[in-house]
Amino acid sequence: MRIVALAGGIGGARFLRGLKEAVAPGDEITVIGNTGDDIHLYGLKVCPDLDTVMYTLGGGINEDQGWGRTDETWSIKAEMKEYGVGPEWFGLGDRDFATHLVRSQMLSAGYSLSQVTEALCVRWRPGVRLIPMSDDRVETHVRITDEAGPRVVHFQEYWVRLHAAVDAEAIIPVGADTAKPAPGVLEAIAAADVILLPPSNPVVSIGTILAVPGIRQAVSDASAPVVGLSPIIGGAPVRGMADKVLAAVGVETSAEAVARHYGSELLDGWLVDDSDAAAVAGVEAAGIRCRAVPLLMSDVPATAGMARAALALAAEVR
Ligand code: GDP
Ligand code: FO1
Ligand code: CA
Repeated sequence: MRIVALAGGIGGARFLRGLKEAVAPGDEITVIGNTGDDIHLYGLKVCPDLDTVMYTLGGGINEDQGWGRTDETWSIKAEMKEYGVGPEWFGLGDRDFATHLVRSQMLSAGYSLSQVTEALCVRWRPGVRLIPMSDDRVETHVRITDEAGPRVVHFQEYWVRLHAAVDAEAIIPVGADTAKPAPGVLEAIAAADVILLPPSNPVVSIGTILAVPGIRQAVSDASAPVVGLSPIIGGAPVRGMADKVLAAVGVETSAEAVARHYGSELLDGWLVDDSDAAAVAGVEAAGIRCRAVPLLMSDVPATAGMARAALALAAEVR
């Protein structure tokens, strides 16, 4: 079976770890990763969501944080601080820096981001084929209004420095409108037997991937069933600040509203948490098959159970 998943960072990566446990030997998983969170710092290209997937599946992630490397040290950050060079609010550790150095060196030599990602995965062996959504630069920006007045900040500044404490007025995936899907993305979607939307952020992770021209259409047109898992449980994100970015696109923070936001043109099936069983009827009324199952990724076996439920729902709607 060929499984394609669109993935953000922590939510996507943790789901994929369960999915790997749930599939049969010989099944192939292709992951289309969000690159809208990417940031250029010190002349280096940092790809948080790709790295989170790569480190999580490859055993190098800092489990408590959910991002960055295990057993990290911070000498470079301390040295930068001595030079007075920021941003101080963004934590790049020494081990993580090596990834950004290799990536940036290869990009300067003329390799594409998808080629570089493949090369980095030779070390990490994530057990999936990881492809960035696009080789072209896409950068999510967020419009806010604070003491400084109306302005636009990089998504990382909104998320990490401002902790999404001010309202997001608009989410702008800069460059998405002219970006091309990376080689293999549309082909993988067209050839898939199942397409999964993990419980990733519907706006700044999956929404950004779908904003690359051609990808949303390819997913809608695919012969494979498309099944998603709600990142919202009991009217709140399980982790992070998805409510802030959902509000920016006019979507209520609920499992049903997120399903309706994706819509029946895209989704064939949707899983909500057991505690949101009351939402099932509303999702089905929108033309999307819906089931309530436990959706907390408390450990890998529980997450594998979620993946099995998603694959079972896909088989049902096929
Ligand atoms: P990010 O790029 O690191 O923000 O990660 P993703 O976009 O892939 O996933 C973020 C989403 O994962 C958040 O909106 C969370 O609500 C969701 N999430 C995190 N842990 C869980 C969980 O255990 N269960 C469910 N259903 N969603 C989760
Ligand atoms: N998240 C933080 O909350 N603080 C950080 O300093 C931080 C640094 C960082 C460095 C590399 C990387 O790959 C991820 C990093 N993250 C950090 C996570 C990241 O900002 C976000 O969680 C995602 O981009 C949201 O999807
Ligand atoms: Ca992300």
